[in-house]
Amino acid sequence: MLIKRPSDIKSSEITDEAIYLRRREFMQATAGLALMPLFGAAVAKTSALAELKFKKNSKLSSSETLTDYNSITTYNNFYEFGTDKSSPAKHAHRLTTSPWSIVVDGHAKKTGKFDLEDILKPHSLEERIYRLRCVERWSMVVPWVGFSLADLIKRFQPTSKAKYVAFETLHRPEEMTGQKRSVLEWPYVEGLRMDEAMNPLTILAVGLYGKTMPNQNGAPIRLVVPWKYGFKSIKSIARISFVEKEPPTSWNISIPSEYGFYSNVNPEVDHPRWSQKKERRIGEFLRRDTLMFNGYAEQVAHLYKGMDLKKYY
Ligand SMILES: Nc1nc2c(c(=O)[nH]1)N[C@H]1C(S)=C(S)[C@@H](COP(=O)(O)O)O[C@H]1N2
Ligand SMILES: [Mo]
Repeated sequence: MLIKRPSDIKSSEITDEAIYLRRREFMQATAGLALMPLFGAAVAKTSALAELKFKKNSKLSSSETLTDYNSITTYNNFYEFGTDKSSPAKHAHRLTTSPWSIVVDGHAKKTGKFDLEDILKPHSLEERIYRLRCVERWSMVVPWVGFSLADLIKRFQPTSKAKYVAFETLHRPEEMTGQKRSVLEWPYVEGLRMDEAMNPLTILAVGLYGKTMPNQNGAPIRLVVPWKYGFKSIKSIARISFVEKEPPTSWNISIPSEYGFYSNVNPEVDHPRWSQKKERRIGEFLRRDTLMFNGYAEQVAHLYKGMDLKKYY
């Protein structure tokens, strides 16, 4: 008998919670039997997630097979909840994501502290299927639900001094228990050059697979920059600042020789400790070639014209 492995079940089959749950049961039932996907049958502790209203943006979406929901929500990097991939799914439920506010400051006409609801109100949500390529050489295909960062930036009317946008994650060690250890400097910080932030591909995501963002994936709101290594896509954003100078970024502060400000996916520029030429798509066995700018060269290569990408890694 041919047993359908979880990783063979197409994402298009996952149409609603009922099917997802049945599939989860199937995964648990076959856990010892079938060749499990790399990340096993771990099931995330997620509270009831709300259905989101959104339109599909097929023009900006990848047509590749989606990574299954279970892998996306149980194999995470979110050091605020621990350094191994399974920790965020176990501990991120502690984070209070409502109420949530974001401080917007720096070189802009409109600044202040805003409730997340007020931040979200004017934006209609879109589903965008993007590849995410982690610097550690695994990749996923995720159906994000979010909106264009450019649309948000315009509302705050940055001045001509705003050359970069800096982002900061919440700092709340009582809930983000990983922040009690100094594995990174807290809060996690990231940044983009203004033209990168304004690129139509860059989004703020509030959900995935049609529902509110699971905490371990960066609830209630996180950045997604699909042509850059995963660590640029900062989670659980509590501050957005319009700044004149290149802002500090967590991984660059931590290990500057390995992680630069730009961190564009680039198979030609090796990480000092490993090649970036190949990647493993979660759920697949054979490795794939990593694509320049994670496959988004057509949309973003112009941003780096004339720049030495070995120097600006
Ligand atoms: N605040 C914060 N944001 C973060 C991280 C983190 O540790 N803290 N990890 C990054 C890394 S290394 C990756 S690969 C992606 C993973 O996103 P995902 O768990 O939704 O797949 O989140 C990024 N955003
Ligand atoms: Mo990553």
